[in-house]
Amino acid sequence: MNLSDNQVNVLMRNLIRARHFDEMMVRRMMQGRLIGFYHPAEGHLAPGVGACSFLNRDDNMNPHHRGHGMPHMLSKNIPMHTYLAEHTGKATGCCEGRSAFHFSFPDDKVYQMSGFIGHNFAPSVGWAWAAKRRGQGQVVMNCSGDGSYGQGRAHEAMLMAANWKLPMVFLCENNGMSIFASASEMHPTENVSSLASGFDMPAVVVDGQDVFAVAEAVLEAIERARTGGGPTFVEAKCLRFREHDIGTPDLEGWEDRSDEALAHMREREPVRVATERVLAEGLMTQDQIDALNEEALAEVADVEAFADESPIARPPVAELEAAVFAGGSSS
Ligand SMILES: Cc1ncc(C[n+]2csc(CCOP(=O)(O)OP(=O)(O)O)c2C)c(N)n1
Ligand SMILES: [Mg+2]
Repeated sequence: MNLSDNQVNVLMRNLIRARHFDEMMVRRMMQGRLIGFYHPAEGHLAPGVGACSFLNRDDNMNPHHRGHGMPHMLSKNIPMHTYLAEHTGKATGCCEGRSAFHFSFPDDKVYQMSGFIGHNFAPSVGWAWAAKRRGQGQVVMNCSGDGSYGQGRAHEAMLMAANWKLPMVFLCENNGMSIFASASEMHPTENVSSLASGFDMPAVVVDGQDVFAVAEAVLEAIERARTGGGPTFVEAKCLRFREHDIGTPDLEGWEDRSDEALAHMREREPVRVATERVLAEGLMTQDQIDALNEEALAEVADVEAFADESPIARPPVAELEAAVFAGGSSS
């Protein structure tokens, strides 16, 4: 593979961390120890890790909602202590326990996690425009699912980014599903990235179960963006092993997804795929991988202890009201 030993190590480490964090989030959700909901990322970890492990701190990033952006954020070295504390409504959370899933890490250039599919496109274009004007080589990593490309704003963003040669990467995490709808029901072409050709934007389709394949494609796209070559569309074909969010039935259309199909998918679990590759190519040893697992489990335990021991956020109502920019009602 076209990656240095250090890059392979970083990717393997972040992938293993992401798997243990995802397992922890699922466990806590089932125990009623998370605020809100959780969109599990089991099986669907490699795109976020591959895309975000080599970003600089001052590169903007919009995380995808799967895994609540956790694979992306831990790869961008965002503090997971305050991430989990936020998800548990604690005063030590990144937004002082007021946001749950709608967090923000401004010092790390992650400004939002919205509940609106496609929310990411307009701010990403704005940040990329600002980055181009600043001229300091920043890039914007815009991560979202196949479903988000049904939004009109996705097409406007691609047009502006391509036309103005903005330093941006469109990472499409295509798991072939949008809740219960299959991608074939939503898109007329097999590859969502074929949209990019309409804007004369370079596009590549990669195996989204293989973190190294994602990283190779993304590194090339980042290099193009940093050196004035404009945006790239990277489509990572990936798999979602579990239901859309914990507690929702796991349907495709009106039917349960079949046990056979899920068992078949599990053969391509991303840590398994990566482990097989590094061992076969002599890039790491099993002992090194075991050590990464131990390190990740210890990190998860430490992060959980921090969240559990932190005080519950109890902001006064006046303070909450002062933090609301706009409000509305649909009734
Ligand atoms: C504007 C908008 N429409 C619909 C929804 C409901 N919704 C939440 S997640 C989702 C599917 C998103 O699919 P995709 O972007 O492919 O991501 P995935 O969940 O498959 O990882 C939908 C339709 C929403 N949150 N926002
Ligand atoms: Mg999807």
